[in-house]
Amino acid sequence: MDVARPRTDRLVVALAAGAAAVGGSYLAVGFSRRFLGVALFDALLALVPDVVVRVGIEYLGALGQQLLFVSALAVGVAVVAVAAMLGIRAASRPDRGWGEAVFAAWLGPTLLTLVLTASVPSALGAGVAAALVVAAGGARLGSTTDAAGRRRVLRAAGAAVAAVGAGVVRFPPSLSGDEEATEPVEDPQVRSLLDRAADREFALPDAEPYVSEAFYNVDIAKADPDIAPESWSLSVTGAVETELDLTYGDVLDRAAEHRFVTLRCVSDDINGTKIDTALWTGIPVADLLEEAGVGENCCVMLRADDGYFVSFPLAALADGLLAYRMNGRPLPQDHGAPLRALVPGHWGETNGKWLTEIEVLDEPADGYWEQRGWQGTGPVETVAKVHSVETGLGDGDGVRVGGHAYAGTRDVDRVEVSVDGGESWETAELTEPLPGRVAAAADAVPDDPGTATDAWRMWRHEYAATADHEVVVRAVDGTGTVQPRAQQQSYPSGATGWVSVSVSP
Ligand SMILES: Nc1nc2c(c(=O)[nH]1)N[C@H]1C(S)=C(S)[C@@H](COP(=O)(O)O)O[C@H]1N2
Ligand SMILES: [Mo]
Repeated sequence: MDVARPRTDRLVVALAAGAAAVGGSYLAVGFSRRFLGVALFDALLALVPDVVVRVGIEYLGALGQQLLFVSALAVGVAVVAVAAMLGIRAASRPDRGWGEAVFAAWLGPTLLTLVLTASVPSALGAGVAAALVVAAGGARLGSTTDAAGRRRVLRAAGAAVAAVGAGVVRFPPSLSGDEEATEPVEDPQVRSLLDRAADREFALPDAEPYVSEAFYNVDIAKADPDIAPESWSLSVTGAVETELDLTYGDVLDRAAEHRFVTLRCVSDDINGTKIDTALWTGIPVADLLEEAGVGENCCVMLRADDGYFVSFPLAALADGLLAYRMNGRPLPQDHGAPLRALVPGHWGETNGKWLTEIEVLDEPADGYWEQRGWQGTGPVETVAKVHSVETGLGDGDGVRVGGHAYAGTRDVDRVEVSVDGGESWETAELTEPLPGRVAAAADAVPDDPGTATDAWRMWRHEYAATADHEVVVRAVDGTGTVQPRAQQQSYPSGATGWVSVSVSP
């Protein structure tokens, strides 16, 4: 007799197979681009209109990305469930065997995952996990009794939980995102430069130190490229006399230098925190461009392993650095390992990570973000931020405000503070600039390495106050230009205006 199993049972087993496939793919490849969830995220991202990407990723920050990722996981579970359902239905026919059902439950998810991720391990992980769930859920579903059916559904769900659990155990997801390096810095030059930075820093609670502890991230992709340096190369192409192709070894063999450089994202709010500074080690782009033989070309396009591309005037790259170390450690994966570009004084988006190609162009072109409406390939706007406010100091009426100021290669001449809402202005204390660039070959850091040419400063201002008041700050750059007063949101070309905060002593 062919007693139809309740539809809900089949649905639960199919959904369990879907969840197991997502878990099995994760178990096989971890959080990478080959993971089914990430591949579907990328596919969904390609379908989402550009305007939504603009707001969702760079403007709304991580939240939009998380929402899309959860949707991608749900889609993954659903599409595999459909494939598994076909197997379960096949198994319910009296002329079909258990083996055929399990095979069908394996084949569908495997092929699906293979097409979506182009990864055999990922596809095998997904397929095997889905097939196991269907096997645990039992074939010949038509011949089940209620109690036995429930047990099978439970077994199927258990198998799915096991697949997901095994993945999580093998690759524990990091909820904080940033894994901070803890090993001590070995390089004596780097040590000395970082020590000098620490000596010059103002201790300001709630503000980043002079050299950032937690460097911000902006990424178009959900999973960062995971590039083995041996399999990576950088090409210099386009309007050049000789095209170049450098292996990682070639890069390491070239003369390197250490430089303090600040990055700021064009989407950074006027008093936001998408601005940070590190000590980078790498090779000057100028040497490479000279070797390739560039002429009076207008522009350059940087291309990266994650599909990112950005184009800007070639002149902006002339004094650039191709960095492979950050604060004395290998460049972290999330900051572009094995190699990233640092473009002096220009918005963060020009600083291509996971760099694979430098193409010299004869015509201007749009980059990834410019295709989505941003205009963030030019020089940074000048900004002074208020990230630290202390009250009740000294005799109780002491107030200290402070933060960072940045004006790209124009440098900061001074920061002016008003503690009466903009009526009157005083000049704040400013840190000594960070040290200038140092050749990595030298044994030690020279006594006077000059000053950094593209780095922020710290400022602070102390005064007495007992009543509520408004603190306003503005930076003046090295050309004498005052930070623009007109308020402008970050989209499309960077926030402007003066930062103003209310202080209640
Ligand atoms: N390949 C690649 N490079 C990239 C990006 C990216 O998504 N992919 N984001 C850009 C943007 S918008 C910024 S602000 C900086 C951020 O660098 P960080 O993540 O190291 O802070 O990298 C830029 N370079
Ligand atoms: Mo950015």
